[in-house]
Amino acid sequence: MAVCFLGFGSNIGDRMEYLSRALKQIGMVPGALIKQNSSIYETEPLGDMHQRKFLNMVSRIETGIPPHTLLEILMEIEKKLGRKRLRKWGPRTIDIDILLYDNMVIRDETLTIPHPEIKNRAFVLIPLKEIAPGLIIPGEGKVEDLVEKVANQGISFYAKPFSITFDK
Ligand code: PH2
Ligand code: MG
Ligand code: MG
Repeated sequence: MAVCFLGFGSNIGDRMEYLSRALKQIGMVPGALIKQNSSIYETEPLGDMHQRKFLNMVSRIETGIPPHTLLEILMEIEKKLGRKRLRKWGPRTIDIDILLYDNMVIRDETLTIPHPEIKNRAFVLIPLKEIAPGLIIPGEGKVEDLVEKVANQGISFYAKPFSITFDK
């Protein structure tokens, strides 16, 4: 089984509902087990500032599903939850990113792991640090050190973690 960290973001419609539906969908995938969810944070949009604030969170899952297959499954879930890819870094009902997959380093046309933006994004690093203190990000270093380097990007606590045992 691989340990994998997923990042979630939503800034359209009922953002909590989209996060919770995404988790339920992942919980129903055979061979994927949600082990821990971070708190939910409300975050200023990064990149394209002319959009609503995001809700962001991170989950740790255990899975035997290989990375590229997992990516396809997550993209299907995004589609099912109304994700439309209109513009890069634009608003979305749900974004599910593979942040880390064990200590694997993958760089090909479809997948970059570790996620290339981890070190620049407080909305990923802060929830990651919450559920995985001491985590080493391959090629980048310890999550705590990366959090210190990243600017304050307007991150505030929004809600307690979703239970991982909620009805699937
Ligand atoms: N995702 C982006 C671009 N900008 N900003 C915030 N606050 N949260 C996100 O999830 C986010 C973003 C592209 O993936
Ligand atoms: Mg994405
Ligand atoms: Mg993303």
